[in-house]
Amino acid sequence: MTRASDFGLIGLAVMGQNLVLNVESRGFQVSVYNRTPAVTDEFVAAHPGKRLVGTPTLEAFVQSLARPRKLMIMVKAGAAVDAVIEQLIPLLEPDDIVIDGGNSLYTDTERRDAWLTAQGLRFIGAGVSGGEEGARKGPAIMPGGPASTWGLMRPIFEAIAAKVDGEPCVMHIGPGGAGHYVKMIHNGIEYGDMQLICEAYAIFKAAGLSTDEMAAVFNRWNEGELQSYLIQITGKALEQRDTETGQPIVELILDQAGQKGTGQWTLLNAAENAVVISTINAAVEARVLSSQKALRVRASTQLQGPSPNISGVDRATLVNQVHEALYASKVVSYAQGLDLMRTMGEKKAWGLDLGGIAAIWRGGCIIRARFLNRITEAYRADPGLQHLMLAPFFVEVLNRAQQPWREVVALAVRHGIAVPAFGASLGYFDSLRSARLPANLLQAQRDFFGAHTYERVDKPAGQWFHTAWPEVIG
Ligand code: NBP
Repeated sequence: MTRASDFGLIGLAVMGQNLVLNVESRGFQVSVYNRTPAVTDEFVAAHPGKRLVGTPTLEAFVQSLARPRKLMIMVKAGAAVDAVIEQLIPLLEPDDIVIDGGNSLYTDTERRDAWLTAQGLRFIGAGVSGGEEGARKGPAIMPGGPASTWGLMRPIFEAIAAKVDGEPCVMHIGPGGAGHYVKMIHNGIEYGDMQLICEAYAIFKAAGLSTDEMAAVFNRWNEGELQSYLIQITGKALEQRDTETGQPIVELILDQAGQKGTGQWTLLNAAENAVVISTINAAVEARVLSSQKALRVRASTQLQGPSPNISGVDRATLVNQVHEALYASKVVSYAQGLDLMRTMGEKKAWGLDLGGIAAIWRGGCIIRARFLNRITEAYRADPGLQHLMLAPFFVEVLNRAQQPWREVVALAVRHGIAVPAFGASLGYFDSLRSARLPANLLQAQRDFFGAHTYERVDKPAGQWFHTAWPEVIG
């Protein structure tokens, strides 16, 4: 009879298998269960000599765990999580800890938290980022739930998380759905980063750079202030040749992007909270438009524009300008995501530590990047920081970059190269730095058709006026 396991995991697909191997490699004994038992058998058989306990039923799985039980559900987000919880509840005992490690919608997590708490059980909704490799070698983990439960889970979470400068990329994010919420914003930011890189690629392509030349640029950028996992894999992806044709594989891949929903959830949440996340918005919409390939092909034969050919430009200058445009747009994108997190954190009284969150994103996860250190520093220097773009370091970056950033957007617009995320970021930058926007005219229009009234610049705030506008006929 083997001893009781320290940890259990349900759902042996790609994330679950790799997380189990990670937990086991830190010295823990892990019980595993999968709905389709053959998957469990194959997984355990494929890893002889490891402290793994394969269990054929949920009952056997639960019985194999040391109390209070610590078990993670890593199944497809949505109804499958509820189905597993329903089966688990009659088998568990008070104070057992159920962790949902999938990409669940934070409102589902809040509902499950209330549901399990009412049963005398403990629940943690933990965002796990880093894909397959992160799960195996060390992901960034964003757990939400009661602080007392976090205390019990901390040793395992800290052991399996990625480490940066010796610090584990995990922290208690906040109560209830806070962990999954922060993971959702992480994914929204990831969408923004990816689209911005794709727009840089589109400009380089229009300038006639080969994929190898582009790869060299991204590889070089990865040595500097843009150093990040996504820049790194972009360089590698551009270098990759198709084994069949010998051509760059990127040029053979269909230009139709997929998405699983976390980006759209971020947009909905931003709209609900009246927070502008225009860069992330542009990135999500770019994926949507990319997926409408047939419509685009048809439109390309009917809607006119200049040829996206900028091969006459000075390449070295262009590369430097695109670097600045990418960096500045990225700062805007993160600033928008952090603004949304700050707003929701205050509304829900989650007590989010934005600097700490940026710090745990430095390792393991898809958006890991050198510049996250600067975000952490900005919030450490000023915990009440209202907006990242007003932190002294980022003010300097944006002011340095704004002119080349404009050159890039103008060049793209003049030549019909679609740069929705660069453009949205620059538009946000210019709006934010405008002490006076044309919203005065907007207020006039509102008062004109709906008597909505307006305040005046020459009268105290809070005094509302209405004009007797002329009648418009027809
Ligand atoms: P999937 O999201 O593809 O889910 C497959 C797993 O869910 C299998 O183990 C399957 O069991 C199980 N499952 C399903 Br489907 N319905 C079930 C049900 N009603 N009852 C019990 N089990 C059920 O796996 P994944 O890609 O490893 O992702 C797991 C979670 O992690 C998801 O929430 C995902 O969004 C998140 N995530 C994924 C990544 C990534 O890179 N893949 C990164 C970060 C987070 P079966 O074998 O019996 O069909």
